[in-house]
Amino acid sequence: MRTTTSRITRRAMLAAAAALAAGGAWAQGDTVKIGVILPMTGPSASTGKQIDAAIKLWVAQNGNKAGGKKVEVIVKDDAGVADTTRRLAQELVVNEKVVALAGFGLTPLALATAPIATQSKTPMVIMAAATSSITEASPYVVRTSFTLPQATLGLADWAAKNKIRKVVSLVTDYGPGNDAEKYFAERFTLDGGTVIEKLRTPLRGADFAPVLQKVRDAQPDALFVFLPSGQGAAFMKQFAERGLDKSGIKLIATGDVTDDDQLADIGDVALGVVTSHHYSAAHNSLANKKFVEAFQAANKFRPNFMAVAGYDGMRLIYMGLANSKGAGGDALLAGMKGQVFESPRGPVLIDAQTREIVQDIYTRKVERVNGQLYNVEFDTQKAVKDPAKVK
Ligand code: VNL
Repeated sequence: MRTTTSRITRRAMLAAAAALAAGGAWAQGDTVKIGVILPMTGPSASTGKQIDAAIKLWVAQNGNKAGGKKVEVIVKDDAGVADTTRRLAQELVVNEKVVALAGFGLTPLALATAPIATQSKTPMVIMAAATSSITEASPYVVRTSFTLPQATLGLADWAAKNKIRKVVSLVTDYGPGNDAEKYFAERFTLDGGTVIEKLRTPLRGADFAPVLQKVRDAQPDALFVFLPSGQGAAFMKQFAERGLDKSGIKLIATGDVTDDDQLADIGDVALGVVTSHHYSAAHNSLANKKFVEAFQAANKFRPNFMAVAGYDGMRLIYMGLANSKGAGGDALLAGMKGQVFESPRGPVLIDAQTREIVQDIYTRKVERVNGQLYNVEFDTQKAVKDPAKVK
């Protein structure tokens, strides 16, 4: 009967959360709390590490006051388990009376929590998860990361323009992988190419041997890959071990695979790999140079796209609180919508209609710069909206 009990508890918690929102529990006192839930342990721990470091950098640089209130950040570890994320979110809303929820390392964790945001009218800032549908799961969801459709279309165009005719796609078998597979194939087909085989690997379990054998047998011009942040190094190692880097099959991917967090581990096999994404630590702007320098001075590692979304997510919450004069709920949500600012990634806008980030998407190639590997941007698509929401 454990399930029944936990269901009743969950319903009671949601009712308590709704009651709290109606009373504006966050409005009492001169402190507002931000509840951040991240995978600090488990297979996606690198995402938690990056976002946590970026949040700390934001607070160190901008202080702990916003909208006339003292800001307190509470970070909780969900180890990448959706039931844990949802429980932690309930506790943060009901017990800590947080003004905003933030983090969310993987799509299932964000989707499990969205009903709590809706019930309690708590803005929920997605700093990592990237399945397009997440912003539709609750009117209180706002995203500072990206969507896979957004990151994928430009790469399909690049492939078609660069004599690639036959592609095999390989994605992780869940939300963002489905989006990447679908949007790549649709666009590449419009461009005159063919996706001859669509392969998938499970989210848990990094044995790529079976799918890599299929890629070799299919002999495409290129292999298009999406894997979530943290799996790129294991994949690239096996790609090289099986000699695929010397097989004439070109590797193209979303930037999640040649992640700045793992590029040094991946090593020279990454050289020449073309990807598309919204952030590279090598992005050439003053704002990014300052961000990367400060981040590296505070940490022993390079910021990746997760760090930037965490940093921008904090900026968005601070801007929202300034606009709402420290209030939460609908006033804070309204204060976040339509914000325009310069991120280390480039200019961004939070679309007031979709609550989705609009941003430049870059085509990049892995090159050695001053002895280190970087995703060097060579082409830009300006102000890309999530294509899944463009009617
Ligand atoms: C997701 C998408 C996660 C892209 C990722 O890394 C990523 C997700 C942890 O939506 O689950 O790179």
